[in-house]
This record gives sequence, C-alpha cells and structure tokens, in this order.
Amino acid sequence: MVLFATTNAEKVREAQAYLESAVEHFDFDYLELQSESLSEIAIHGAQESFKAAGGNQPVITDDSGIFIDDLGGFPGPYSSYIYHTIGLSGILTLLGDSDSHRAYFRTAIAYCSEDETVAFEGSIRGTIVPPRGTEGFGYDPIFEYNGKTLAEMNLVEKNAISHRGRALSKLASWLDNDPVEHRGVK
Ligand code: ITT
Repeated sequence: MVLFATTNAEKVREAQAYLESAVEHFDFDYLELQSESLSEIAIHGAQESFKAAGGNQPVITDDSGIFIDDLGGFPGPYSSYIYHTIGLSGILTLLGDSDSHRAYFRTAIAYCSEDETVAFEGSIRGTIVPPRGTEGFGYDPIFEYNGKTLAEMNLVEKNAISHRGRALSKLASWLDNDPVEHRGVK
C-alpha cells in the first residue's frame, strides 16, 4: 500500500485508477518548496509527508503545472495560486482573443520510502481553448488535446494520454523492476 499525500482528492482518484497497488489518500498539506523544478518540489514534499505519516509507509506526492508558451511558461509552478486567484477566465483574459495558444502540462510524482526517494515526470502538449466539458478538475476544461479538452474525457481516457498518466506509468514500471523490496507496496 502506498499513501498519496495531497490535498487534491482528484489526483488520488486518477492514481487509484492507474496503479495496481492500493493507493490511500493521505490528506496532508506539505510545505511547498519555492522552486522552478516540479520534481524538486515533489521530492521535498514526499520526504516531509513520509515523516509526517510516521516513517513506515511509502508515500507519493504529485506536483503539477500548466506552462503556456505565449506567457513564457507561466503559470508553471505557480499554477495552484493562479487557479485560485484569477482562475480559468483570468488566464483566458491574459491570452486575449487570438485562437491557438500552445501549452504543456507537466506532473512530477515523487516516491519516498525508508530506502529511497525518486521522482518521475510526465508531460503532454496541447492548446489552451475556451472551457468545454464537465469531467476532471482544475485546468482540464481549457486544455485541449487531439480535439478534446481533458474535461471532455473520462478518467480512463485522460489517464491514457495525460501528464499524470505518463508519470504514473514510469512509477509503475519502476516499482515492478526496482530491486529493493517495496515493503508491501505491491
Ligand atoms: P497538492 O499540492 O495538495 O497535491 P494541488 O491541487 O494544489 O494539490 P498542484 O499544486 O500540483 O496541486 O496543482 C497546481 C494546479 O494545477 C492546481 O490548481 C490543480 O487543480 C491543477 N492541476 C493539477 N493537475 C491537473 C490536471 O491533471 N488537470 C487539470 N488541472 C490540474
């Protein structure tokens, strides 16, 4: 079993749908490191959460961001703050009327156990569009990939192509192949 330290239950749902091992929500708001690197933020959070959970169960964390080309990669690591302040409509206002804005989503998932701490990143390129769809969460309604926004995909479809799905896939194959016995994760 692995604990997923996050305040975002939607991330946990996606991980539970993806990973074979049992994933349990650890609703913990770790202190976020100020860094440009999602992996560094996730690793730091995983180590803090591992201790907070008692130090005897593996913990994962997920730090994600949306990086918009026309805004020089903004909001990137500040995506949560921007989402809660100006929101999706604020982002669209910043971008103005022109139609196609390239962007990518990136997720870093860190895993911390007594033996090791590792991080895996996944990303997906797409376009920022006016909001469509009711599935998913956060920036999903304004991020289009192959003609559909992430909010127009169900959880399985999103996991198959998403930043988080790609990071989870790397974590899953590492858990399968790493020589260290994962103390009950599998
Ligand atoms: P924790 O830090 O507690 O895990 P959070 O929701 O604050 O939860 P992040 O800082 O990683 O997580 O997320 C940055 C923002 O990006 C936040 O507003 C999320 O809602 C959003 N976000 C993260 N993953 C997303 C996804 O797959 N689709 C859409 N928006 C996402």
